Amino acid sequence: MGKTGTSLRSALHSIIRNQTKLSYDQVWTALKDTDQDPNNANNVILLYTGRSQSKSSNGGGVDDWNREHVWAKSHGDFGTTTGPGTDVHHLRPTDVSVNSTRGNKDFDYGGTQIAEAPGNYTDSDSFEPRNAVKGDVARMIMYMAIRYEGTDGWPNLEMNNSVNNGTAPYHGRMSVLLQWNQMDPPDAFEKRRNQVIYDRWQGNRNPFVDHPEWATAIWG
Ligand SMILES: [Ca+2]
Ligand SMILES: [Ca+2]
Ligand SMILES: [Ca+2]
Repeated sequence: MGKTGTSLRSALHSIIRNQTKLSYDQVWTALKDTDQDPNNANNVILLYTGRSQSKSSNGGGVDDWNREHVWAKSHGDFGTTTGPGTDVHHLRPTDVSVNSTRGNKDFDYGGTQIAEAPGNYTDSDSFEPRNAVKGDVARMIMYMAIRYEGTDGWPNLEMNNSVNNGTAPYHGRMSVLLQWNQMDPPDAFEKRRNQVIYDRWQGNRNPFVDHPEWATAIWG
């Protein structure tokens, strides 16, 4: 409390860095808990489509759900071994074919609406999630930037203002993500998710879900 800029960044990093680390297989079980439909305990809510779908319909079919890396795992090339690739603060259930449409694109406005996921748009170099999850996406990216500082064998992940980051450990577009954080504040679902990850899975929190205003205190 009372810090800004690099001193806030470094304080938050110290608090969140020693989480319990999951295997990629454990992520399936964790997501069934963290993303449970509040109105149907048999289902999860899929991030981009908003669809409520059976927890047991995970898999590889085009309308199954799978594990979306919101911070695209190719950005820093960290894969799915235990580490950033299994950190459920940025992993969400998504429709398999919509996940594939998102691919490893950076986030930005614009493009053509995705028929299966109304309100989500994509073009050749970026993906725009629906309004209800724009802030969720932004805060997941911000968490990754602060949790991973290059101090524990993983790349130093950072936001930037590009949309063609490829395999560099960067994710864009920062100016847009900062806007989305303000447009879509944390709701009950996102706050519960943060608490469940803290209580039952990783023992650490996404500080930007607790304090969205810390985004501007760090990145302006
Ligand atoms: Ca589909
Ligand atoms: Ca939201
Ligand atoms: Ca970082």
